[in-house]
Amino acid sequence: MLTLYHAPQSRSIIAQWMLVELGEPFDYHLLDLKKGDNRTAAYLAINPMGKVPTLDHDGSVVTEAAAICSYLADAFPKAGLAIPIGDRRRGPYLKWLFYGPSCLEPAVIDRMFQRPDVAPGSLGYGDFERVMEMLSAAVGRGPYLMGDSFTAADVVIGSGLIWGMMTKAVPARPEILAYTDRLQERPGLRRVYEQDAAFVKKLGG
Ligand SMILES: N[C@@H](CCC(=O)N[C@@H](CS)C(=O)NCC(=O)O)C(=O)O
Repeated sequence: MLTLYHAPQSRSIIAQWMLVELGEPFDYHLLDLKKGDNRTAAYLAINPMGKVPTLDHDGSVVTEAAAICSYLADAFPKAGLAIPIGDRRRGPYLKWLFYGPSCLEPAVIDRMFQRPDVAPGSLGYGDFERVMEMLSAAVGRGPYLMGDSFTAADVVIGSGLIWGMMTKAVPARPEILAYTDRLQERPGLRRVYEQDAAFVKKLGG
């Protein structure tokens, strides 16, 4: 039994997209962040950060969007969304899963809030331009980060790039644009957008 504690138009879309691509049945537990559903004692008991997403898999709770993607890919190997242990591509695959929350997201957030690029040697992501260079080169090889295989790493990095482009923080470099367009053509992501639009309506816009 898989339950996603979810709020539309949030980072929870990363876990939602992963679940849809996985193809396993799952339930939503919808949270209205504006009403503080994420600050109730019951929710804080499973996610003390009071953040979405949270995944409950048969009583095992996983938080942090990239960890949820990694967990699901390994827990349901038949979906082919993980590079398995023992495969020499496992290293680069894990690198991308971690690169999302440790480099791409902080770089985009700093750019969005116009924080100056200071002390690149101390910032985990170095500097914004280098992150973009690295990602352009990686996604430019395409079609996906791991070549022909779409994996959880694409859910994590792709979500970060799509969101970064929406905010205009991420420049529309041709390689990044081609990659995010490719991802947005996937039926799974289209379904996620439709579902989220319905959730926004349900929660009253
Ligand atoms: N590091 C977390 C971040 C999750 C996060 O920041 N979620 C935001 C929505 S985008 C949230 O729950 N905000 C509600 C709040 O902090 O009150 C992850 O990657 O899952």
